[in-house]
This record gives sequence, C-alpha cells and structure tokens, in this order.
Amino acid sequence: MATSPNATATSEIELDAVVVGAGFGGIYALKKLRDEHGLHVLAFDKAGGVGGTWYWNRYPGALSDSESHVYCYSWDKALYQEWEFKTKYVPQAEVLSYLQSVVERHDLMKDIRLETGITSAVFDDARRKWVVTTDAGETYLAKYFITALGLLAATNIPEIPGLASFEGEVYHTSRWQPETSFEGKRVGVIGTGSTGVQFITAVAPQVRHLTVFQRSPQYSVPIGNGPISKEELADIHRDFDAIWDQVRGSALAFGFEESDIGTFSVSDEERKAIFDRAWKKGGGFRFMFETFNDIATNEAANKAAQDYIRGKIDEIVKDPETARKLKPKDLHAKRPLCDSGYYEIFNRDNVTLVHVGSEETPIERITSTGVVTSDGVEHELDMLVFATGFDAVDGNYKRMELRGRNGMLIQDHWKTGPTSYMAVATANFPNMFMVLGPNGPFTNLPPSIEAEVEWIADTIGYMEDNAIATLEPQPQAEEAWVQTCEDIANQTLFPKAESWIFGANIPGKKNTIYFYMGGLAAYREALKQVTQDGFRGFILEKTSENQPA
Ligand code: FAD
Ligand code: NA7
Repeated sequence: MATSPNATATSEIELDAVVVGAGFGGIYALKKLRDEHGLHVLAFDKAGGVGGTWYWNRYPGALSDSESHVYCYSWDKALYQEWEFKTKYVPQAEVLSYLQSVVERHDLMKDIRLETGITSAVFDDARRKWVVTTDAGETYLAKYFITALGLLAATNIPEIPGLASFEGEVYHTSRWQPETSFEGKRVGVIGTGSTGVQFITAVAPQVRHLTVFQRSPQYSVPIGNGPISKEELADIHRDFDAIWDQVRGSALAFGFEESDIGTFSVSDEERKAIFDRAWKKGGGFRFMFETFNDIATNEAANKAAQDYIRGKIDEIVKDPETARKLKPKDLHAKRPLCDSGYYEIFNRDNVTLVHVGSEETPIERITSTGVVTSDGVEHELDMLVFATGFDAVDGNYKRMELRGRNGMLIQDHWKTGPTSYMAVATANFPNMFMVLGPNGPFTNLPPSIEAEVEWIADTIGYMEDNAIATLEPQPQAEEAWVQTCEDIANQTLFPKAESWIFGANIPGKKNTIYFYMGGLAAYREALKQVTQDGFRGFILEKTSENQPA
C-alpha cells in the first residue's frame, strides 16, 4: 500500500519513492509514479529550476542535435499536438521552456524540491528501505529510490597546473551564466566536442579574439537547422502516431530510417552523391547512419566517410596549415557531431586554432594571464572557457554516498567500471531504479528515457500489487547483460575511438562499455521479455517474509 508522507520519531520523512533529478527522466518518473500508481513521491534537484541538462547548459549556441519533433516526450500527445516546433533543431531555451510547460501542465512542481542536493542514499537492510539525506539536512525514508541523475551532468574540469592562478574569468559551459559579456575580450576555449563546436561557432563573432585549444580534431557535418514551416508543423502534429511508431521501432530513435545499403554497394559517383545530399540536408547522425549501414562498423566504409569530410575541410578552410590541424586522422567513431558553420569560423581574422594534442603543442600550464603551450608561447586571455565535457554516465553516482546491501558503496560494486542489468538496476542495490544507468541504449535519449521510466513504473506497480518488498538483479544476469553490451559494441568501431562513450575522456577512468548499442527497438523488446518471463534475472523478496517471492 502507498504511504502518506509523515515524519517518524527519528525525523525521517516517509515517502514511497524518492526521485533524484528533474530533467527528462526525473520529471516523467515523478509523473508516472505519482499520478498513475498513486505513490507519495518527491523529486529532488540541486538545480534552481527544472530541466536538467537544459537548465544547466545555457552557453551560447547550446542546441539539441536530435531533431525537435523527436527531442521531446511522446507520452503527452495533447501537448505534442499543441507545441509549436519552431526550428528543425531545438535551442536550449526552447527545450527548457518545453520541460517547464510539462511540469506546469501536470502540476508537478508541488512535488519537486529544487536547490536540494541528495548527499547520501543508504539501503537499510533491516527495514528494506532507502534512507536518503539532503544537503539541507533532511532525511527521507522510501521504499523506492529512482536515480535520474543524468548521463552528461557531472562536469569535468581537467586538472591543469596553475588554473587557480588565472586572474581572468573562468567558466565551464554547463555552468554558464547567460549574462556573461564577451565584448572586447580575448577568450580561450578548451575543448572541441559537441559543446565546444557549438560554443566556438556562436561566440567567435562576439569576441575581440578567440583562441581554440583543440586536443583532438573532430569530424563534423552541417546541422542543417532552419525554421519549420506551417505545413511541416501540421504534418508533425498529424503524423504523431507514425512518427513515434517509427522511432520506437528503430535502432537510433532519431526519427529517420537508418540506411540498409553498404558503402561499397554503390558506384564511387553514387556514393559521393549520397554524401553530398547528406551534407546538404544536415545532421551528424543522419550523415553516419542514414547514408550507409556500415560506416560505424566497417573500417573501409568509415574511411570513405572520413575522406569525404576531410575533403570538405580542405574546401572550406582557407589557410592550409589551419586546415591540416583541423583534419582528423583517426576513425570517425565518436558520437557524431554537427555544426552551424564550425570550420568556416577558422577563416575569421579573430580566431586562432592551437593544436594541443600530444603530437603538437600540448598545454603546459595556466598562468595569471593565459595558457602556456609546450612551444613556450603564452596565449593571453581575459576569459577561459572549459568545454571539456563530463564524467559521463556514472559521474553523479560517485558524487554522492550511495550504499546498497550491507553498506556496499557503489564505487566498490562498480570498481571495474559501472554495470547494470538492463540499464535500470544493479545487483546489491535493491529497489534502486536507474534512468539512463550504465549499459543503456545509445540513441536519441528521450525515447529511451520513456522506455526505461515506463518499465520502472510498471515494475513498481507490480511490486505494490503483489506485496513484493524488494527487487534486484541476480549478479549473473548483470554479468550476462554487460557481456551482451560488450559483444555488440565490439561489432562496431566505437570502442576503437577515445571518447566519453567509453570513459576515455577522464584520466584514470575505467575505459569500458558504458552503452548498449543494440538499438532502441531491441532494447524495448528485451525489457518486455524480462517482464513476461516473470522478471527473469531479478530476485524478488516478499513483504511478509524474507523469502524469495
Ligand atoms: P539530466 O537532464 O542531466 O538531469 C539530471 C539532473 O539530476 C540534473 O539537473 C542534476 O542537477 C540532477 N542531479 C544529479 N545528481 C544530483 C544529486 N545528487 N542531488 C540532486 N540533484 C542531482 N541527448 C540527445 O538525445 N539529443 C541531443 O541533442 C542532446 N544534446 C545534448 C546537449 C548537451 C549540451 C548536453 C550536455 C547533453 C545533450 N544530450 C542530448 C543528452 C541529455 O543529457 C539527455 O538528452 C537528457 O536531457 C537527459 O535527461 P536526464 O533527466 O536523464 O538527465
Ligand atoms: P566531449 O565530447 O567529451 O568533449 C570534450 C572536449 O574537451 C574534447 O574536445 C576533449 O578533447 C577536450 N578536453 C578534455 N580534457 C581536455 C584537456 N585536459 N585538455 C584539452 N582538451 C581537453 O564533451 P561535450 O560537452 O562537447 O559533449 C558531450 C556530449 O554532450 C555530446 O556528445 C552531446 O551528446 C552533448 P579529446 O577529444 O578528449 O581529446
């Protein structure tokens, strides 16, 4: 039975469920558990507003690289059919306003506690409940602990000697203050991932001088953003069912049909024409997956895509030395990027590219006035911006005290890298349900978030209806799922490129498998099968006894 929120003698406030995070994941989890299952739930976020990623990432140029009509929820059809999608790709402020509208429409704010960080969550073995503590000193007791902590939310600022001595302004893009002015300033940006590419392109025209510190050159293609016409909007609203059926039945959930033809199944001319069309149309995932079916799996096909993009860099960038530095030599096997005129930016007089990869002039130290590279040059700056990404996937799990059965710390359970069973649960942490936990689908994320939240809510519903006290994965089921993820990833080229997808961006972080690359359709089917097989791979304990159900 659901409980009423009340304070116990020990000042623990009793709830049925605690949700951490108020982004796409936490908002939906709160809605489902509260309104469909009648549970007493509170959601917490350390942010000053809802929106998660889109609350924090207010840097100039911040934009989704999923198309707007699939970078939203499908569970609120009425809102979808009212929503005025303005542009093909959706800027930060629009995603934020969309998520705020969802919260308002469903009266969720009254059950969200903002500016409240969860500092610890400890499973109490005797009571079979989670004891959750906030940074305001409150303690909550809840049967279910839902973590929607974000997979790109724990900021990464590299330890560069001398950083503390810098006397100018310092920012990380995901902690941006929108009122920051660039006027008359010499700005340096470290990082040329998706964020860096967006930031650099947006601010170059606003600054006195921009110095781009690039450690690894990137393959990027045009995004192809633009307004959505009235007719297109009407189609989107009308085709709701077909759009979402296609998304759920696809691998990447990006709203386009993934190609089923091989790179070398066509003539050289035809291949070029297909790449030309993709370049013109725009979209990083479209370029990699809508053109041919083997760019991410076959080295020769991958090289064809690389060569095409390198050719474009040569065409666009006027200075041959800058073009040389911008051209990647390795595989095109990081999360694909797209941009609004990135390579063109390097033709501007006020932009300098400094290649800080180990083979060129790495950053040696930061001084009070700038960044010194290994050639002894000091790049003088008024502002230094870190676009250096995130401690992805498990970063926020390690930033709180998280203990499962017998006081086991998550860091100990995950000492060889973060793992899960089906991305939603991990052994030794009963009734802890993860949204976008490790080994989850590598897709446009809202549809995967929906699949996970729906499975979690249905499972909690089953537990409530059947007097189940705890549910947790069998360790061997978790090992098998991780093995599945590894086997699938190894059929692709992604593990061969160093990026956050495999934990390679953080010094000392375990380089391992963080994603399920089998696609959303297969993942949804696997979740369904687990339930149909009586929660195969899970241990269920009855409320009345300490025996497996
Ligand atoms: P988040 O939105 O990250 O929310 C997690 C929340 O948890 C945060 O607000 C955080 O403050 C809170 N939190 C964490 N720990 C605690 C704690 N201990 N106590 C209290 N609160 C806590 N994905 C796509 O599919 N397509 C895109 O185009 C795309 N673009 C992106 C662009 C940027 C710049 C970034 C950073 C990410 C992008 N992503 C994109 C990924 C994006 O994170 C997801 O699509 C989605 O927003 C994740 O939602 P979430 O609710 O799981 O997590
Ligand atoms: P990314 O993709 O992890 O990019 C971070 C960038 O920062 C990347 O270019 C890194 O170079 C660079 N970096 C990191 N540490 C350093 C140091 N110490 N010195 C120099 N350069 C450094 O993060 P983003 O925020 O851009 O994007 C993450 C995801 O969010 C993205 O995929 C979208 O889904 C949204 P590297 O390539 O590691 O050599």
